[in-house]
Amino acid sequence: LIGETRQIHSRANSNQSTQSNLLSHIDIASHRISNGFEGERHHPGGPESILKYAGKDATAVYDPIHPADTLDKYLDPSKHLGAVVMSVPAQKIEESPEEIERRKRIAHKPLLSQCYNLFDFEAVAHRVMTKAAWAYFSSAADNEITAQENQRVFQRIWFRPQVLVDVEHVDISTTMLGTKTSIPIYVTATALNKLAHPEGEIIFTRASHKHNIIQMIPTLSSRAFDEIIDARGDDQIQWLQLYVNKDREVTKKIVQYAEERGCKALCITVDNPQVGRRERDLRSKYTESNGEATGGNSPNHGTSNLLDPSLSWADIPWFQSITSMPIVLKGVQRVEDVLKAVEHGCQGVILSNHGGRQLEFARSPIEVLAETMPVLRERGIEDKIEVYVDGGVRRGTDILKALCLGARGVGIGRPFLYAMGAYGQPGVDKAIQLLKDELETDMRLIGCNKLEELHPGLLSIRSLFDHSTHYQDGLSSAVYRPLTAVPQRGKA
Ligand code: PPY
Repeated sequence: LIGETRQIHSRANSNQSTQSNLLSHIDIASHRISNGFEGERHHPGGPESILKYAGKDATAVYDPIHPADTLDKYLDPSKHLGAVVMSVPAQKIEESPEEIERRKRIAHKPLLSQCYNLFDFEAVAHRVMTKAAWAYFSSAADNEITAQENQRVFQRIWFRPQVLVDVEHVDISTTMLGTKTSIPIYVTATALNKLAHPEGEIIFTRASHKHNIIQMIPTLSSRAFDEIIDARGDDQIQWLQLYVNKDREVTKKIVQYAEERGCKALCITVDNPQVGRRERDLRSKYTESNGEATGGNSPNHGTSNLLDPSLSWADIPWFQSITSMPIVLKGVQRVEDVLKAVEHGCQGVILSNHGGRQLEFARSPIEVLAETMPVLRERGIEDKIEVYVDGGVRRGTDILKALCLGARGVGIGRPFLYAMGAYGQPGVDKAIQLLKDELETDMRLIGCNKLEELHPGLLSIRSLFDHSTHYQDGLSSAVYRPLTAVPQRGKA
């Protein structure tokens, strides 16, 4: 069946689960790097997630989540058994009624010029993305309370602006880990960007370059790492987000190769010893045949090398021994761990709950930030480490609040994915521009010219730690879709 590698999966039609495909890619990759391809035995989705495509065209599920070089790079030539016959008629995914409806929605989507804020992109993305892509990107753990809290927390912080300050010339540029950025935001790592747009991660590379902001490259990119690096513009800064592979030789190769290719920071994800339960995503993949078998987003837990639940503080010196990139821990959720990061000589932490996709009822990064910075200041170590936040940022005022609390910068993930899914690169470009415009306006209105002038005294955070508020957020709840009912048997 397998011959010319591009043809292996070259014609497909299926609604296969995104994550098990994703995991297959990564795990196959890691095993090939370390000790050769070992077949479906190590497929994190179990052998069935490969075998269910035996003899079928898997293009439509394979392409959006795999870098183009995956098979050439990772599938042992001994497994290339022959050429695929391309004349076999296949049902094209475009022909499904769902796809026809989606194409109509795309044809009638609003113009980019009609988008005035990041929520607009989300509303359009929901209408034009495939069901699988929307489910994967938008879903979060359990009841999605933490995911909502990430946005909601900003409503519990109010401003105390100062007036009669000359704010004619506002400058929102700064440095992050020592390199310049035009605005203290970065494109954070999100997996499988090709699900949002065929060009995937490269769109973020180009848009980041255009705006002089940093891109964090995901371990689980859907474009080849080299493609993302090669798309980098002059003087552009890229950081690497790392999932620590159980096979540390694999991890070492990934890290050292990234450094060799010019990545300027190593952001180690520390909040994912196991994938959280993202039920909206699971539901979207439900079929009669897989219903019984589907236990969570982390199929084949234990045999996959992708995530290492044994990762611990004891590993940090090892990372420091294999790279001279600054080390940033991504997914820190309490001040005690920020202090440990300082003790371990890390250059940065990203306060994050993984967009609400991991531990449900993890607090918002903004709340953790407000808990953290006074402790760092009290101990006089606030300059020893850069503190970042990600999750829930949608507005210039959100960024401003984080900066006032002491964040060095903020990461933005889903909103840029939505902008990309809705309008491609021009969408991402406009989303970044909107945030720049908003932040500049907000700086003027709060009475500050430079980011160094921001401080907690410009905020009222009296109710920040109070989780019992019941604000109705019309704008974000308008784009939030309630879960659908459990499908009836036979109607899935
Ligand atoms: C996420 O979906 O939040 C990720 O970080 C990607 C991922 C997906 C499945 C396993 C590990 C990481």
